[in-house]
Amino acid sequence: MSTPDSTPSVDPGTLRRLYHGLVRIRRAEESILELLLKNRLSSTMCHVSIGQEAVAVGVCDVLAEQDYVTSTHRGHGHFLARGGAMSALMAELMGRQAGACRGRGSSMHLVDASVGHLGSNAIVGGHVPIATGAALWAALRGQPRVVASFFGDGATSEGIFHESVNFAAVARLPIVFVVENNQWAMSLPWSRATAQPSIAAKAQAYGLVGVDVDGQDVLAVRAAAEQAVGRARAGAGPTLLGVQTYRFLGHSRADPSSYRDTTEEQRWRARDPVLITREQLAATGVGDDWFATIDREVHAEIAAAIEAAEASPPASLDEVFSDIYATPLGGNR
Ligand SMILES: Cc1ncc(C[n+]2csc(CCOP(=O)(O)OP(=O)(O)O)c2C)c(N)n1
Ligand SMILES: [Mg+2]
Repeated sequence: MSTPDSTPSVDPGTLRRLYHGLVRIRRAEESILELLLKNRLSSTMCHVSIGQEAVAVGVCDVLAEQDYVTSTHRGHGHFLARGGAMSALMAELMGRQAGACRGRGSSMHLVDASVGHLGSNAIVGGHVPIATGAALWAALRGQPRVVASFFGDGATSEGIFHESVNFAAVARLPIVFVVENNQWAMSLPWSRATAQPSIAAKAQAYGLVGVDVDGQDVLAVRAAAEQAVGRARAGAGPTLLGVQTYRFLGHSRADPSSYRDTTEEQRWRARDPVLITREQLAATGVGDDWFATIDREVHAEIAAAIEAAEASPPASLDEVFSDIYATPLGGNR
């Protein structure tokens, strides 16, 4: 078990890339919330990861092209960080055929196998065994693929989490279990969900490497993920990565988080991953002009994605059963 205690340094290009990734997710989700309020999404089910962006960005930055990720109901950030297109995300949420799942999946069902994104899942913990199976498949075929499975603190209370982690440890699978610990599972605080708050300590019981890391510092997340992915790729087995973060908003749009203490919220908001990374960049001499350029580029990318989504036809009833059964039903039955 280990807990990194100092922020690692990276080259300036990497830090700029990470900042860009964080801003892309933050602004995309702010736009998604606006679209939701204007009733322009196909579903009202929508969970944003505002405050948690450094987890997706830090982990995905160290994955290789052939690697896989699985994701959760709070998965827009994982989708973008893994290389899913902004246009495919927006069109999916707006229920259009240009969407990642041709408009049939919406916010909680984002998939793009072409970029190694095996899918997000509305069942808490539901994709953890899917990720474990993908890692087993890669290992059996001797392929140098690593799987990163993102899931929340709530998923660690599900039986399938224990089965998956235990099996991965026994079989020394090339997988990184990323516990995106945003301190709350709906209204249940982490302190009432477990008597052992350290994910790294839990890992000891399964006999795999465990690391607790500051999820608001993208460099710390990236460094921990780099080591974990390196171990997995070298055949040294899985890692349980406990990433401490916080959702700045409610569980979903309908949740005002009245169960949370505002001083707790303020304490975490003071550790905004976007601002922390901006300060790290400013300390290296990056000026306001560069930040303004990034803002403009991201704004233009999102605006173009929404416009393209609107130009795309709505999801088709004819496709309700396609991509579901190995042997197609042959029509809309
Ligand atoms: C198996 C299952 N149980 C309950 C739910 C209802 N549910 C949706 S999200 C959620 C909380 C999940 O918390 P966590 O795993 O910490 O993820 P977070 O929402 O905090 O990102 C619950 C209980 C569900 N979708 N699936
Ligand atoms: Mg949670």
